Amino acid sequence: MFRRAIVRLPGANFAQGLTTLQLGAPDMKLAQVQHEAYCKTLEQCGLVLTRLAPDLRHPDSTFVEDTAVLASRSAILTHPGAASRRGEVAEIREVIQTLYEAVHQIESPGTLDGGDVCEAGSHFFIGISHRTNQEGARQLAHFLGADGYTSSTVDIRDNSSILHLKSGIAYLDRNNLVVMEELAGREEFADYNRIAASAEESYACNCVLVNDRVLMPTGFPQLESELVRLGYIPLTLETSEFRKMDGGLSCLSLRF
Ligand code: CIR
Repeated sequence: MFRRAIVRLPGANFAQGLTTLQLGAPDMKLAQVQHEAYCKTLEQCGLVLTRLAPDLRHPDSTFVEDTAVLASRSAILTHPGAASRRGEVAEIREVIQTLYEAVHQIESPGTLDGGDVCEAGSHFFIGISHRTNQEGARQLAHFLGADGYTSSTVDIRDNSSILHLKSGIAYLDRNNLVVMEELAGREEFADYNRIAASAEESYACNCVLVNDRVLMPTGFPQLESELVRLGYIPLTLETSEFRKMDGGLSCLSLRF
């Protein structure tokens, strides 16, 4: 069960953040509306939110998930792969230190983005991407191991359509793993019940189980009905403005 989440409101310069997509500039007003709806939905799922003020020095800072990995007994602050995002970590440290006694830090030359870290019960998949390197994954595996978790890496550097591992997979529960078609045949996931999303529904792989609901983006009917068939209750949310900046639902919060 998640009880709490940390979110950061998008700032007025959100459109100046990083993106690999050519979907046009995000509409700030709409981004704020979508963010508020996201926060309300987390609250409906029973979470108490810590809402951080916009951080105008870091246009990507609404994607808080990339700055920390929250395990049961410890928190690991990341060292983001993109230089423009590294300053976000000092900001989140202040909040995390009030919540966790054991706080670790990924150090250079290791790089790690939280979006590359997928918790699947007592196991963590760590994506090796253009943001997260082997050394960052090694340091994270060490901290997670001390906390009683196993972990393994998944190299996604050749999967050009995804920024992070969790852009392409989401672990739900009961061994169910939502996975984009391109990654569905990977041996790393062979032991899971794979719920493969078709190529046109790939973006919806970034969904999140929050207590008894699955938050997913609107507009992906095949995956939505498959989740219903499996007994889940999907809640759909508009994410168009975050998608323009390479973001999805999971990146907008740190849940614990
Ligand atoms: C970035 O490129 O870092 C941001 N514009 C998007 C980060 C999305 N985060 C995530 O998928 N965990």
